[in-house]
Amino acid sequence: MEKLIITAALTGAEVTKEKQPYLPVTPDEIAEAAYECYKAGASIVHVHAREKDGSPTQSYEVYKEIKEKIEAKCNIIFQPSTGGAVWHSPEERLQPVELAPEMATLSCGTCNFGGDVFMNSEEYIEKFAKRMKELGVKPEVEVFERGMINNALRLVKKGLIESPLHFDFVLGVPGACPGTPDDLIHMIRSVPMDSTWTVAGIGRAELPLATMAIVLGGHVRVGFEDNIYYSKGVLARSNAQLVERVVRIAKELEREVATPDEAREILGIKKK
Ligand code: KMH
Ligand code: ZN
Repeated sequence: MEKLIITAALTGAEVTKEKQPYLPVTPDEIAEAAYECYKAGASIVHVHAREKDGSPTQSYEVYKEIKEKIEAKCNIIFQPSTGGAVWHSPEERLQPVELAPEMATLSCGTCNFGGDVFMNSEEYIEKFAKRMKELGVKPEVEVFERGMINNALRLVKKGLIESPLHFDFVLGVPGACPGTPDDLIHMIRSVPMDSTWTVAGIGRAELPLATMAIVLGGHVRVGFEDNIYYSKGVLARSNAQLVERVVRIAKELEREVATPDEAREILGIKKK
């Protein structure tokens, strides 16, 4: 089985310091959290930027600062969000792609998102994919509902993204696909055989789905964007604490953990 790629989703757009006091929000805090996760065994860091007041931003400058600060500490793969927050415009959301990072997320459909709607029209999915292709950015296809897999496959047919695809099944978002074992199995069976996939279980779905992914040959995403707790009612002390647990489980299950360079090789990313 190929080595396990662990992604640390550090901040997200929705979590606040009030809910999770250890949430990294400034560029320095985000870079330090990325470094701690790298030392713990993460090979990708999924980043959402924040303004000084803590509100989510897709600002090119803030992402640039974060990227440079992370790169000064370690060679973890920098993966900015193009999802942003539900109220960001598509133009705002696309800004971090202009940094030509090694990877970026590409959400492939619209879904309910808590009490909101996460809008991804075909027109804008294609615009995002086209720009990523022009800049040599590997898309991580974000799948919140089963139909989004087919939207991604249509992009392949149109030549806007290239196989083998890398999917992130985001399961357990209120309003979108639940995070049960059956849901994960259905997603895995729905992607082309040559795909790679990771799973981001939301809230209490994080740990069981991560464990399934380790066993089934997938990859794992954990972090405060998806889950702020270590156990029921107990807040995690850091993103790295969540990464460390995945590393321990993988070790028990005899699945080796990938370094960032090994993750690049698995995902077909040329180091920039
Ligand atoms: N914050 C969500 C609305 C991504 O990062 O690409 C979208 C999101 C997906 O988090
Ligand atoms: Zn995100």
